[in-house]
Amino acid sequence: MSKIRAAKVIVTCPGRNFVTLKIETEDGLYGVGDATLNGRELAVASYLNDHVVPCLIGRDAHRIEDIWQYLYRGAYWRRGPVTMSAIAAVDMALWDIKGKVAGLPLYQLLGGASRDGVMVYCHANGVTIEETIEAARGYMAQGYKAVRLQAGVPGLKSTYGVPKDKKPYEPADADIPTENLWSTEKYMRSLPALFEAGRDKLGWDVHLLHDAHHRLTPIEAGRLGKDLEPFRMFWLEDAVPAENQAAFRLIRQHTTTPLAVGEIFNSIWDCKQLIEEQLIDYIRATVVHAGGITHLRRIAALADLYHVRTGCHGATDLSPITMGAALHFNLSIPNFGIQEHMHHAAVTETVFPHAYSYKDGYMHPGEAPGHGVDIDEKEAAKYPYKRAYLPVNRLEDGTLYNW
Ligand code: KDG
Ligand code: MG
Repeated sequence: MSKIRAAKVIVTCPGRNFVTLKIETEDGLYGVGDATLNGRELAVASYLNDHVVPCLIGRDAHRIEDIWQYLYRGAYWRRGPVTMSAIAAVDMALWDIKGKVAGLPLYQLLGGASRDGVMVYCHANGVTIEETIEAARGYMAQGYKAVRLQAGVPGLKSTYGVPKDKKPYEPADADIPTENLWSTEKYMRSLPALFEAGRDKLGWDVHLLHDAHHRLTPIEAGRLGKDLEPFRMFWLEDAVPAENQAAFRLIRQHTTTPLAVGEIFNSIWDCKQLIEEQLIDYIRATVVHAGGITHLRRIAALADLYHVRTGCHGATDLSPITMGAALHFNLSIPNFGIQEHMHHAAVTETVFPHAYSYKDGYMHPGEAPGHGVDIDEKEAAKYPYKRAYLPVNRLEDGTLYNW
């Protein structure tokens, strides 16, 4: 028994907003969990402060599964990104505490290492194809075995994944959502040339990925997948919005390009049909938005039965705490595929010291007890919350579309 004495929510903006839950026990230990939901941060902070923290005090921090069920079933209102991110933060913090009590890195509690390192992919971005290929070359020189290629679309002023003014890419860039223009036709015409150049200039030994960011219809996705087949991609991500899981059947009928989806999923119910019907190859749900390590392990176990591997979301809006927790999860499960690695700003790293590291295309969570990521509260206090939204897309006739 290790009673929860206190829990507090820390909101900080070192380069971008993050929400962190810190749980303390009566025996003087603490654990931290990430609760960041990009553009809706304060909703999760309130859910935790107003509705979760009061129910945690006095509970046994070791009863991780019971607390998970208590917060999920006990709320009566199940699922949703706000609820599941809040539950995830509690779950991560409790696993962190358990690891510290055991004196073991979290992956050891999850069954031990199934591999020596976690293969990661990074983001090669550019306004032009040439810039993107140049960026990919730079990452390959650092040892990356897998690179995501995103380039500007001729005729569109800005698009997802492409930085402005050569600054590091951060989409939550305004205090009221920026409005972008979107044209599926222009995008579909431009993409094969990017991957042709990719194979031509980067060779065949590197894994190439791409994120369509939910902007196609199933039949468009089928055609794009077919057009990209000659380039043997590692995956085509988020080809269509996935609320309608059955819609993926249509994409599968038309292409053998591997499909990845799930960064916005928050429960096993969002991907049950996609997995059971083998409509996808990679499930991208991750620790913070999909209910923590406890729930993500359930998703991975289901996926394992159907040859679906994991590819956890790892953009900069997921804090280093999620990265640390995800690396322990990735190292331990049998059906790991790949992990996204988008570099955090240096100032973010000063607020979240961590034990994980990168070497030669692989990351490792390190051997610190727990998940190995901490928050420096003094540093965090220097960076107050700043409202920031993701952009929206409109079609050329002004219709609001998917971003
Ligand atoms: O908050 C939204 C971002 O996390 C998302 O746009 C990043 O699609 C993304 C990715 O694959 O990293
Ligand atoms: Mg994505």
